[in-house]
Amino acid sequence: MRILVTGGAGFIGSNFIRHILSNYPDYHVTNLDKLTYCGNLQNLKDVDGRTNYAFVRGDIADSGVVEKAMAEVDCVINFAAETHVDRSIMSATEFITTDVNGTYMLLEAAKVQKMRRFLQISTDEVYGSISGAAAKEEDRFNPSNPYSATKAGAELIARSYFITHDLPVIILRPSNNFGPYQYPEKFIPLFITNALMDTPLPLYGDGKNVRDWLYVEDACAAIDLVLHKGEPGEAYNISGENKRTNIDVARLILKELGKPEELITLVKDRPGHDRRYSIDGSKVERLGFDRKTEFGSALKKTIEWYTKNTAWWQDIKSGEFKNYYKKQYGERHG
Ligand code: NAD
Ligand code: TDX
Repeated sequence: MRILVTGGAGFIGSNFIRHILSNYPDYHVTNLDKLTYCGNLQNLKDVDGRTNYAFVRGDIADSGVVEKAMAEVDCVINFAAETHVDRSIMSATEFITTDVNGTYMLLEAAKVQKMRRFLQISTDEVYGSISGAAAKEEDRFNPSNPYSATKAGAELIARSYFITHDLPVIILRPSNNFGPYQYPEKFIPLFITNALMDTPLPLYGDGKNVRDWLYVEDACAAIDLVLHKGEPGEAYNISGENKRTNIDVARLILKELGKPEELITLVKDRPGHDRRYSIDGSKVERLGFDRKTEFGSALKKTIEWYTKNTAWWQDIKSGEFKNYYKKQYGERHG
């Protein structure tokens, strides 16, 4: 199988490429990535040079680049996106360009090819905040921030290409991922790296918002399963079955690192902050998905990874991230 992975230099994409190359040595993976602020080829240095892996630097919103990259593949997995909610609140421009228009460009190029599968990686955020029962795949969308709204738009366009053009589109909606190579602007790696630096952990609001944490290796196994066994036209939630309040996760991180709870600092809340995500993951389980990791041990492995790979995140934290952090958190404190 020849697979085009977009956004493969990011967090989940790089873990997924490693997963595919180690489980399917006869597959070929082309990684199309623009290398934005969070795309990092260091995430894939162990697979670079393999004959069944190729990297192309390019933008999914550029039709010429996309048509060329797609010419010889039979499956597409679209991970490429602007992904950070806080950045989408500062400015949504790039989210509309990449998440919506970029997805459209990929679909247009795929339409004229004989594709076996087009996987659109969406998110549990499309359902918005869920106070009661877990959201099922057929439930209505209710996105609350510019990021989740663009992800909802992208998947609706993707679905329309299945209905109208017979493109074998499958939608995946994973819950919050965590694990190695996650950019330290996101909650878990931000809190681990700040704790390692003995700097405050900025907890939004009352810290009681709930997220459903999914270890990235389990997410990759689920995506692999859907790639091979998923039904075109269908959507699949991927849940970690692991709902926690943010303050509980912050305390676990500090406990594991032997750091004081006083590092937790309540700061001004995120505007439009979704209170709770909750998805019903039984559909992908019926397809055969079986989580391998328990939250405590996966969090421990993740903390160990960040503790060992200080150069990776220190490099990031001393670059573009520095200005972002000042802008984002400067006014939140006090
Ligand atoms: P990430 O931010 O770590 O990586 C995104 C990657 O996309 C980067 O390598 C970046 O360079 C690339 N990219 C951005 N714009 C591009 C463009 N125009 N053209 C080509 N490449 C571009 O993201 P992630 O956390 O790995 O998320 C991957 C996908 O999974 C996204 O679609 C995201 O919406 C979805 N998702 C993520 C989570 C999560 O918890 N991380 C949960 C659910 C869904
Ligand atoms: O500094 C922080 N303090 C804080 O309290 C940050 C960055 C986050 N938080 C809270 C906000 C959320 O309740 O932690 C929770 C998780 O925040 P993020 O890591 O920003 O993730 P979230 O907003 O839940 O979105 C994530 O999950 C769904 C990903 O970033 C998305 O790409 C994915 O689609």
